[in-house]
Amino acid sequence: MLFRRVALGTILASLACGVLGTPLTAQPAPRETAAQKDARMAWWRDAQFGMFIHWGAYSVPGGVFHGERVGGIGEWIMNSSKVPIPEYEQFARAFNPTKYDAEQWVRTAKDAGMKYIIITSKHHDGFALFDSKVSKYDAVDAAAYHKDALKALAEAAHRQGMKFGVYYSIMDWHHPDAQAPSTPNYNSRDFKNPNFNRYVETYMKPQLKELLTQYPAIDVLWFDGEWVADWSDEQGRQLYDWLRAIKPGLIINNRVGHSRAGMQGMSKNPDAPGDFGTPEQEVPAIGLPGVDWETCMTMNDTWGFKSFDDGWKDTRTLLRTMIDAASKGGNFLLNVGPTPLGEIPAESVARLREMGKWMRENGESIYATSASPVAAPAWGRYTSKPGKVYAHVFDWPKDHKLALTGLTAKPKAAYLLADKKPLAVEQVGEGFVVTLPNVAPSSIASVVVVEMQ
Ligand code: FHN
Repeated sequence: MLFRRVALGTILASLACGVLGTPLTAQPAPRETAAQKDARMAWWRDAQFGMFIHWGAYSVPGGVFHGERVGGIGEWIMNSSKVPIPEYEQFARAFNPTKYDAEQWVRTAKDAGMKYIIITSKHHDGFALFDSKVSKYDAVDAAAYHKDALKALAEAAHRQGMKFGVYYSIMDWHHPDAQAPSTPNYNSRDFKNPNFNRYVETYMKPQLKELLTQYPAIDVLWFDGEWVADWSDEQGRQLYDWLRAIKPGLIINNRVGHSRAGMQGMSKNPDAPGDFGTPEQEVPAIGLPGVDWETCMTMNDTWGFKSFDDGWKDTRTLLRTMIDAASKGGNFLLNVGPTPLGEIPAESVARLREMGKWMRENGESIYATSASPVAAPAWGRYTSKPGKVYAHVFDWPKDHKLALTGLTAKPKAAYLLADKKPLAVEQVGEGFVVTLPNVAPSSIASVVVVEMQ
């Protein structure tokens, strides 16, 4: 149990926090006007498409424990195999990504058309990818790597003009004050750790402050693991205000609170803290006007690297899911699970490259668009901008006649985004029909731009 020694700083901070359990309450963040919130969220809303990165000590076993393949998502191997902490710490010690090229990762995301990156600074296993002064359980002090893996990526993202954020797990299976008494059944929704507040005040908040003050490029905080019984919406609200007081322009997801309605991802409680909802592995059935949300999704069946997981989704599925999310006013955060050596799996790179090709030709129909003004047509999806509707045609009509289902206003003009050639639009009954060329520009989604009066 090498790394569980609590740093001296931590004891001092706990004394500073006065009676254990009474958190240092932050001054509530100044209530911002709707216009101020719009300004703060603008880049995020326009970005639409980001890269999620799950990487850490769990990447080392890659889903295999004692020679056995372990089911379930790779980053949960500590819980799935009930790995005793001293044994799991060996994975942290072995973390040494000699092939890690942060600039290359950012280029891969950029070439895919992604506008922001969110990486796991600390997942449920408690291992930090950054150099934390309140913990020895990180990539600098605990791992053979002995370098700050997060700093390299933050700086590369900054250099390449890519927005950057970090994932941080409130649940911590390694810290004695956060662990569930049911350890090694690490994941508990029922039990409470009597010292959880000390973990919050002397470990979690100091780490979050480190991230926001030592890594200037952090624009988003993506919380997770908020379902532990020790956490509440009230604590989430206080943490939200405390973080925004440190970094007013910060964007924070709704998992800072405690009332997320499962994988559907929205908060049950209307005044729950957080700036955007987080559906996971799914896209809401319909748009949610006025609500910011972001679907996160894996490319295969795991977030963290698994050496044998070949459940890869094809590029068509990934692109159409992104378009579906955009058509309902949501962002799409697509995950990669790098190897322990620090390489993004080839299957992920190939799909990202193909997505990038489509985004270079059709990005206008995604970035800075809003939800479709009408229900999804049978043949595809709509996204919109002032004066324009983008028809994303998944199924090219055999008769080359595209009925602009739901659009009642007479279009001014229509053309394919791929070649800008004008297309004939005629009124048929109440609706309008565009005559398409014989061949679809894309087998995944061909975009027809409809200019409205
Ligand atoms: O338990 C985590 C899981 O490991 C992964 O990080 C996903 C990503 O959104 N979130 C949790 C499951 O809801």
